Amino acid sequence: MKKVGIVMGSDSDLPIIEKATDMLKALEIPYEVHVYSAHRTPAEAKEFASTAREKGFGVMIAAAGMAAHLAGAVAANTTLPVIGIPCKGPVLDGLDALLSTVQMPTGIPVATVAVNGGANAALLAAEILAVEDSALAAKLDVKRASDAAKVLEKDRAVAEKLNV
Ligand code: RP5
Repeated sequence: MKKVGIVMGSDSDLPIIEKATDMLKALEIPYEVHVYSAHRTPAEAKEFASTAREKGFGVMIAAAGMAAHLAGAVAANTTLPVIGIPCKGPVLDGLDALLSTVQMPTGIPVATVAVNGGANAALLAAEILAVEDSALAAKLDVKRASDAAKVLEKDRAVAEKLNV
């Protein structure tokens, strides 16, 4: 199976990335994680992105906060699909990172998930890999059914408590 390449702008983004790695682990998808910043270590970020395809990666996840240019910088250096996670910073509630990540110019797409959306980034990466992997697609179907069952259980509990 192709690997998921994961890069975060700072180790302070780790709690968000761990939501992604937990999900990938649960789905038994291989991944490799790095701390490379678009601003502080641009050469390393570029090298990771530009060599990713030949190293066996199939999709990239990039998480950053504040002036969050990392996902865009990764996308500029690979034609693998890139998923951007805007991370909430100390001011502006993540709106700064959301706009910096999502507002990419035509030609260099970044599939942007919600602010702090680490789990969905991993699920989207899994769905991309599952296009060519029916066993992984089956795992995603099982997870969807299990998630739906949990919601319906909550529905039953709320209905029992409140309905007259
Ligand atoms: C961004 O700046 C990082 O992705 C992080 O979200 C934010 C703050 O970084 P630190 O100052 O905590 O290293 O580049």
